Amino acid sequence: MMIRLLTLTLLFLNHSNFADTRPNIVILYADDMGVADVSYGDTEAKIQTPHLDRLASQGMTFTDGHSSSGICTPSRFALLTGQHHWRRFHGIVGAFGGTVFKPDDFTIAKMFKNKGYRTGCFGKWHLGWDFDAIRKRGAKKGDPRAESYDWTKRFPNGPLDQGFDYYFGDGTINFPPYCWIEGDRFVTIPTKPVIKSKPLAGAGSFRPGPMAESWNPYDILPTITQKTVEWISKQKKDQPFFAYLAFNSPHYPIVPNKPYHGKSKASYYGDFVIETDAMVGKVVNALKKHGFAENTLVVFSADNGPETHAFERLETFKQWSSGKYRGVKRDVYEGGHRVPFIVKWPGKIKQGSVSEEVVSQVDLASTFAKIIGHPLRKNEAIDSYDLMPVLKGEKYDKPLRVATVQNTSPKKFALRQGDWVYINAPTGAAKKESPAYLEHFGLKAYGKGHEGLLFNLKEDPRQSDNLYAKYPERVKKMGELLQSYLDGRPCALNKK
Ligand SMILES: [Ca+2]
Repeated sequence: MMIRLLTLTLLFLNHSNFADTRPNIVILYADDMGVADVSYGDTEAKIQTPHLDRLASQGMTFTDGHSSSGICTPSRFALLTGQHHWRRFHGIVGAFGGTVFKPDDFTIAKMFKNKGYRTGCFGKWHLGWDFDAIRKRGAKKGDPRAESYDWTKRFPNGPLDQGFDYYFGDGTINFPPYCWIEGDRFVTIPTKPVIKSKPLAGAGSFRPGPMAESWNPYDILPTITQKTVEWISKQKKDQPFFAYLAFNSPHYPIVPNKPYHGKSKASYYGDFVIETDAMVGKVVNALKKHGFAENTLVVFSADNGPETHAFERLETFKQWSSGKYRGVKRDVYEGGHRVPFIVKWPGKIKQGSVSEEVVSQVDLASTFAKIIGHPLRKNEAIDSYDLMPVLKGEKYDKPLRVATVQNTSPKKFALRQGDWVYINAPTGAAKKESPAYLEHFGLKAYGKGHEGLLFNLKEDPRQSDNLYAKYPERVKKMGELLQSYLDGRPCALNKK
């Protein structure tokens, strides 16, 4: 009897006999893409993105969705940890830079893995690696010469150490080494120094460092997509998976492949967005082909707003990547961090729904934890709100988030609360705003003489009218709330 019971129990525990109903999760993450670069069915849009439009029509579009930062590394860290980057750091990982993670950091990949998911990471990592482990004796730290490293060695402290079973990618497109990495090994060996790359379709350059013999930046986007598609094809119904595909596009260098040239009405940048959209289509089709579409939650977003070449595109092509908003990459103005944000989950999220709720990519951690039944500990994903009530169209206390903090450089923060955004600096711009752009939208550059900025986004989405002097009480209150977060108070306190 005991033996039979034991056998039955073992049979029950053996996952392979049962389809796992937990959803697969796929995050598709663009690099430097404006909130208005998705066409959402607008046939007049200069950049047509039919695959993203379809994703949006099958799921929920957030019109007020944000990355944690206006630049790459910090936003990625926040997305993966459910914790704002500014609690830890502000800048990006440089060429030959180490990991931004501490060994015990919570990441969503670790969470998925602990819950029995297969976890795959593809494309741009940009969260650091342990270059010291492969650096030869006597070579200086950060040495950009190929011969200073042993490329046959294990390359530790990358995606595999943050909860991913598998990685395939190029690290960071414009940073060395320029080669393919699979897991924690180099699959193409960077033997030569980067000199001048082939002329690129759009602008963009590469930082000095080792490059593989046959390296071609045009290959990166199609290759990382193909590897994701292959990995999905190998997944099984009895074990759910989490795939994180971080595109190198439409970040510099702008390298759309020939079939996409001229497909947009907004330069090679627009063409690169269209190629990115086509890659989204390939992944979505792979999910469908292998029978995963119905049980997969897909997120599309970007790590920050458009690069400063958006100013030129506005003048030449009358296409403004930040849409109704002011600002570009690096800014705490809206355009720096308000990004495309689409979530599709068949049967759970109403098709074609639109939410104006302010949400952040840090919220994905808490949301996923809820979906897969991981009780978050007090120190895990401390800035993350569970988006499930919003996604499922249930009632919830509005606004969902008490407030949302935006930041790129160390001392400049924006605090969003309801319709209001407070900026604790004389300007929300990180670089000089183009005079033609200011004129185009009738904006004036803020800066010296302004103690801080306050805007009502509902009345003034373009952030053109500084109300700081008019509402001192509001400024004071918002400033105090911001300070409490900066002093260590979790943004998601009591909201788990
Ligand atoms: Ca970026």
